[in-house]
Amino acid sequence: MFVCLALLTGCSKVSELGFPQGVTSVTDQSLPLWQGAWIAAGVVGVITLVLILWPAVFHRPKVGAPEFPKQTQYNIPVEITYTVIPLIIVAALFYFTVQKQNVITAKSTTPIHEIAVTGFQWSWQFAYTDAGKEAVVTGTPSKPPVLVLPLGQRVRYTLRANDVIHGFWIPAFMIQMQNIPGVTNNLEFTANKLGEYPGRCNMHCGRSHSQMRFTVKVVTASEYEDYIQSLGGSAA
Ligand SMILES: [Cu+2]
Repeated sequence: MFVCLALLTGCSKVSELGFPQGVTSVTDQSLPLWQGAWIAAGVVGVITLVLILWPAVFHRPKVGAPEFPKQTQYNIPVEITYTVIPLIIVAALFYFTVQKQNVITAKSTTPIHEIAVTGFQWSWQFAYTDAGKEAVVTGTPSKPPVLVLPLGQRVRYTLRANDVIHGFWIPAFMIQMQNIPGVTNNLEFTANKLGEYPGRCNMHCGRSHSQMRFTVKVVTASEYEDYIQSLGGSAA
């Protein structure tokens, strides 16, 4: 029984291909896309490997054969085939990506919380805008800020930048969106697993770009309320 469980856990880890399941509403969409892309890459890789090895093994020059085998050039059917096949692969990847992207970037009419995320050289400011003016956390390069999120509750993020373009990126959540000066970007998702996750800026934004780190901390709804109150705001 234990061996079976261990094997199953191992298998689910392998099938996740580096990203655990059920972390956010974004990973629910992105993970199947990630897995599908790896399966497609595996199939293409195996076919390519066979096409490389087949002539190397079965079409070696025979003893006494001329130095060069017959050279084939301008074979129109072959050229059309190897142009059309990659186009089909790219079109399929594009189709599934757009499909998932539309779901991920869809906005609900009633997000539960709103957090304004401002990127600046070189840290982040998180303003819990639905909790009052006081509830603002500003980081510094030497003291990266913490973004506290309520478990299982949908949050709308408003992304802005004060100076140059930054990238709000939480690798474990499989999500990133840019903070662009003069542009307001919106993003919504629900964090579904308690824990701490590293966040980073993924746009090279200047000398101390590498210092633009933050931590995402997913807590229970009551812990979230306590946190907002500790900042001087009131949880919605
Ligand atoms: Cu940055």
